Amino acid sequence: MKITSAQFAKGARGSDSIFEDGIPQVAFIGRSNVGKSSVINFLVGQNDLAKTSSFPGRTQKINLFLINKALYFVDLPGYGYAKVPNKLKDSLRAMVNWYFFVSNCQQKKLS
Ligand SMILES: Nc1nc2c(ncn2[C@@H]2O[C@H](COP(=O)(O)OP(=O)(O)O)[C@@H](O)[C@H]2O)c(=O)[nH]1
Ligand SMILES: [Mg+2]
Repeated sequence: MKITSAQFAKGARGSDSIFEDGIPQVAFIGRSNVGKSSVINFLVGQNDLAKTSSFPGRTQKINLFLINKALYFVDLPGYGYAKVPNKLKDSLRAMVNWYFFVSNCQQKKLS
C-alpha cells in the first residue's frame, strides 16, 4: 500500500467516539522507547507526524493518524520502561488494556 496522505486525527485518553467510527485501526504496540512513533513517521514519510522522544513514557495518549483517508495508525503509549511516576505508569497501562480489551469489544458489539 502506498501512503499518499497522513494526518493527525486525535489524541484520546480512553473512551471516545473515534473508536466507533468504523474506520479500521492498525495499532503499534511495544515497550517505551523502542521506536513505535519513529516507525510510523518512517512509514508515512514525515519526520514529526508522531512525536518521538528519547524520554521513555512521553506518549501519554492514544494518538490516531488518518492514513489515505481509509485507516488509522494508532500510536499507543509504551509500557514497561516509562520513566514516569508509578501512578502515571498505571494509568498508561490501563489505557493500553482498555484499548485492546474493551474498545474492540465495543466495536464488535456495534457491528
Ligand atoms: N539508534 C536508533 N534510534 C532510534 C531508532 N528509531 C528510533 N530511535 C530513537 O529512539 C528513541 C525512541 O523513539 P520513539 O519513536 O519515540 O519510541 P516510542 O516510545 O516507542 O514511540 C528516540 O530518541 C528515537 O530517535 C533507530 O532505528 N535507531
Ligand atoms: Mg511514542
